[in-house]
Amino acid sequence: MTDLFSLNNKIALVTGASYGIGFAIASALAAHGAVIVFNDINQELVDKGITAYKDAGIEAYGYVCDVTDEEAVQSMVSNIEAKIGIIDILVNNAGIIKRIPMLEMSAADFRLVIDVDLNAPFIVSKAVIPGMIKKGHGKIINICSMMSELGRETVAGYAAAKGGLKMLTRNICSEFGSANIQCNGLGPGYIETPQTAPLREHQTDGTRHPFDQFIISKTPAARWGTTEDLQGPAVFLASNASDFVNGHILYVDGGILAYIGKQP
Ligand code: NAP
Ligand code: GCO
Repeated sequence: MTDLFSLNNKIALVTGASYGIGFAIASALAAHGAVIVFNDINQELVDKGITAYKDAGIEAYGYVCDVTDEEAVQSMVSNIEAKIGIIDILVNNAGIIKRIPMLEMSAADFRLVIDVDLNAPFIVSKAVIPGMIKKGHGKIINICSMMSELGRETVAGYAAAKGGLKMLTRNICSEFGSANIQCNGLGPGYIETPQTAPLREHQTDGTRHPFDQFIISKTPAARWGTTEDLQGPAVFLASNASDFVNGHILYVDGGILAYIGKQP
């Protein structure tokens, strides 16, 4: 049974993984034997990431690549395949969010969020899948969200992207399941990372941010998630333990999606 979770001799590409959720997931895959390759949007972040991985005892390969740039992604994947090997595991983690009321959001901002959070997972998956087919197996993990299922004010672009990412996950499952490629989503709840820091800032009077208190009240676990909460589920979806799990979105949310909320 323990071998089911082994990632020995597997090559994992985790996008946008200099820090945050991507870094935590990559660290967990490395702890189970995977060779870690990651990219980020500029050299400074990649250098920061390489140092952080080294401090964690992980010799990671870092690439500067904007995941929305199809030519750059194709070139990065070709370089990885030539220098390191064909990618066994892809984690489409890179993402942005813009919190703007819809009527104040420009079409350009909406398109930018869709580009990074939805078009890019398509672009990177399209670059990686041919190698997986050649190799006879592959694991793709798309980092979805509560907004793959729920909406809320100010996140129209993000919710549209993450809802689309849920269906892209199911479509990759449908199109490549026969090639022994499993494509699943990992749907974090509200996690303590730089991306959600604005929602958790303490107020000038020292009280918690209203949104912080809201999320605590909407989460049965009565806490924000940590990136470590995502590590076990990510290893499961990256390993042979999930070989018959396909097109599934595994929510790691402390129970948010199951809970209507406490009566006021
Ligand atoms: P984060 O702290 O903002 O990290 C995102 C990473 O992606 C950053 O390193 C970022 O680089 C990189 N990135 C952004 N655009 C990129 C591009 N075009 N090309 C390459 N890299 C790019 O976010 P996080 O909280 O770790 O979230 C990671 C993923 O989990 C995202 O997809 C997010 O939507 C999702 N998620 C987060 C939560 C949460 O509560 N935190 C919950 C559910 C899902 P920069 O630093 O330059 O922006
Ligand atoms: C927000 C948050 C969320 C989280 C995450 C929840 O503004 O509502 O940023 O979108 O990032 O996606 O799963």
